[in-house]
Amino acid sequence: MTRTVSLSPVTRIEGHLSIQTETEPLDGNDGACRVKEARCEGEMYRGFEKILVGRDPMDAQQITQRICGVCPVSHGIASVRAQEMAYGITPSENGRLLQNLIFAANQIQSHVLHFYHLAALDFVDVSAILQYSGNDRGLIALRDWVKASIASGEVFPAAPFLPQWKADYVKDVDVNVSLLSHYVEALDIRRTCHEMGAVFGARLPHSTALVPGGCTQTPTLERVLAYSSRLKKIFTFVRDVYLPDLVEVAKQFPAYFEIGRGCGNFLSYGVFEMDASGNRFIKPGAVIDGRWEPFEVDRIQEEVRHSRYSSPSGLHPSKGMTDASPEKSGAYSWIKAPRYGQHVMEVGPLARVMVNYHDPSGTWVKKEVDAFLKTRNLKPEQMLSVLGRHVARGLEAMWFAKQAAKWLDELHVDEAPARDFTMPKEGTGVGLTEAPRGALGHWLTIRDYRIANYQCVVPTTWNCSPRDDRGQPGAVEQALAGATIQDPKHPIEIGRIVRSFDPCLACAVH
Ligand code: NFE
Ligand code: MG
Repeated sequence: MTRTVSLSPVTRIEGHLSIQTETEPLDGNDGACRVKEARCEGEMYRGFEKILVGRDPMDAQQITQRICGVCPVSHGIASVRAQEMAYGITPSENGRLLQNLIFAANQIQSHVLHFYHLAALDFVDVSAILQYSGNDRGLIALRDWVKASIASGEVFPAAPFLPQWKADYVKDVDVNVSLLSHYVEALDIRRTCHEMGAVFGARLPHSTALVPGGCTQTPTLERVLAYSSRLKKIFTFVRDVYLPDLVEVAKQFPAYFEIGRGCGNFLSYGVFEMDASGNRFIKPGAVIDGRWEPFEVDRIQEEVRHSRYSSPSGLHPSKGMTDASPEKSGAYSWIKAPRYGQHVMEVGPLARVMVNYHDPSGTWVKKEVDAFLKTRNLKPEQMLSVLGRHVARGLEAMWFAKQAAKWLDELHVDEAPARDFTMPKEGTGVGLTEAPRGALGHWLTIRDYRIANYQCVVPTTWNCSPRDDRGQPGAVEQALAGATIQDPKHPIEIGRIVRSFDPCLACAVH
């Protein structure tokens, strides 16, 4: 007998996601079950691609940043790249470095957000704070607030910490309390990331300084110092707090190096231009059935058989269409199903790591990952898991912070931050980059100085896609299949697997 187990809505993500699973009971284990198949349902339509049509192309980097408050710089960069191609320019040297510096700040902010404020409560026992007897003022305040909130009889006291599911959380009170104290510290680190990005980005979220050809903020010595002092604090936190916490959680939950494997195919567009020729710090590529391949943009298409759109299925995004059809029969999601040469692909930090790990030209990423795996006595294939995704994200945060210091050194102080350009009457462009959550593309067509078509294919569109035209489940749907759920009323395992992808439904349905 099958039983439906749902997690709906999925909390501690961005946007509106519902997970429905069909499960079968496990013999001799009361109540426990195994997921036979899963459905990822994106429950909202936003319409940014429609909003953009008819507008000035220069507005696109501002409008598309509003797709998301977590990863706005990614959309700004993708948009600026698409416009640069259409205008026939590349960023100036300073422009490229300033864009990278703003972008790095936003990437690190997002990774810290994900580990502490979105995913950690799947592992940490928040109720341990009630036993806190130390002198830390922040923790005393947190403990007293949780106590008072419970005593007040509110419907959801101490949200988002409580209520919590019954689950196999970390048992040690001191470990729980330490993780909770870092949860609070991480809020301050995220503010510092935003301040750091705003030094050159003018404001964050939603930078006003990103423009085709560079940035509007001249890198004065004062601004360089304002960035570097914040970067030191952030780097120290990532190295001395975030990575050790990640290792601690991994130590307590080793089974999650085997759980949530997923489709096993990985896609990266590459990110952070290192020079004018477009070489990237994290390289592009694909890994399909364990084999590395060079990335080819023409192999992307978006299928909509199970998505709530009446526009044709299988279009390349340069010709993409987004016609909403709420009542479409057989459709169960507002997310389209992007595919690469018809393959289901995982995108995100783990995908970037895997693509660069397998790149035959040899990258520094392999050395870094192997060194980490060796200290933990792990095999490379164990990266294809819930904890592997967390590890990839944490390692990236450190790499990005280290590399940002180098870009800062390369800046030409007081020199122009952008290149001039003239907008053509007609043009097309594509901007490919990597958002914190994975491969992000914007496709732009300009006619008569106006946007004639604008299509975004976004990381969570890849990861949380529904079944495609051939019935292949999406990456998260595949990662859930086969998972064991100990208590169907408290399906923490679903939460842990889904959140390891760091879904942003706001982005996915744009
Ligand atoms: Ni709204 Fe985003 C990232 C983009 S995810 S967070 O990272 O693009 O689909
Ligand atoms: Mg789209």
